[in-house]
Amino acid sequence: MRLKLKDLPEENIFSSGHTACAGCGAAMAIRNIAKVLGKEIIIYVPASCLSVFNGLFPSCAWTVPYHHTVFENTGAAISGLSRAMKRKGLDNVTVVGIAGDGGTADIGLQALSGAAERNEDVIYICYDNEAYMNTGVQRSGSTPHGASTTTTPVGKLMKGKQDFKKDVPLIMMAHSVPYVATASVSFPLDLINKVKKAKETKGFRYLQVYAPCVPGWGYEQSKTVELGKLAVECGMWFLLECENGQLKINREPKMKNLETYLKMQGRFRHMDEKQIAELQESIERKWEFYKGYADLTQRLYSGSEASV
Ligand SMILES: Cc1ncc(C[n+]2csc(CCOP(=O)(O)OP(=O)(O)O)c2C)c(N)n1
Ligand SMILES: [Mg+2]
Repeated sequence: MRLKLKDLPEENIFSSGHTACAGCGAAMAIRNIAKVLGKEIIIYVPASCLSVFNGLFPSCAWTVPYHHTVFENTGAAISGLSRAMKRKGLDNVTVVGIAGDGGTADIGLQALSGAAERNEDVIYICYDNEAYMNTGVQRSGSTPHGASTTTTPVGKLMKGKQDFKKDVPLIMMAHSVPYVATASVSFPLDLINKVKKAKETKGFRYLQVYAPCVPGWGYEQSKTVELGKLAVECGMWFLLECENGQLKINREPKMKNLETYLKMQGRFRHMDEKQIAELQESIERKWEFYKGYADLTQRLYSGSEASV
């Protein structure tokens, strides 16, 4: 049965008193995610904004067991935690890693890939704020084309990031795991139902959640949700779900208003017509790719229950 927002409990698992910035997309998404996951969980967080704003010892906003070690090892740490729980006979405990995009797309990719390939029984959530925010807005593999960061500045030699966003959800689909999905803080119903599905699935589950960052992206803090809606409308973010190899597109993008989306954010404000056209072309290609991939996998894997 699909969850509605009113089905979520009043009580917060990720409680008030955290120190995220006003308007932080990650904090808003994580609050809802935690309510769906419930209390029988262990949370692992590597170095990231979340590892700071969820509270530094001795205070902590998590009301469930919370574990933190280093930046690169989320996949390995949650694998160990999950196996330890099983060894202790605690099969009802869900182990959940929540990492940033830098910790996922770049330094943590190897550990993530290993855990996925072994089909570890864990949920891995990447909150994607599209740069290394905690250390002062450096570009990550997940930073989109054109975005200005402190390591891809706007100047004579460079006008923001020259490369294109790394497609980690697609990399995870290529691991043939039971569940891969993208979601957004701006589509809470879609988000909570994907978390529910992930919770009810066994094996490796991967979710990547769009999470705007007020200081890193340079926008008005009340616009977080609006920005997320525009991102899906213009094709800068796709809402997708891949179950046992079959890709489904949850919301058809209108593929318009890219410029409105870009102009709302300081990180893109320098972009000229040529750069915007390049970006537009890249997202249109991506959209065509996903449509084709969805059709193909629906045909190839319909009726298959085991992972592909
Ligand atoms: C091995 C290692 N290198 C670098 C760092 C410094 N560091 C801590 S958090 C962070 C940025 C994390 O970026 P991301 O994963 O995108 O999370 P965000 O801060 O954006 O929430 C960096 C570079 C570290 N802790 N360990
Ligand atoms: Mg980040």
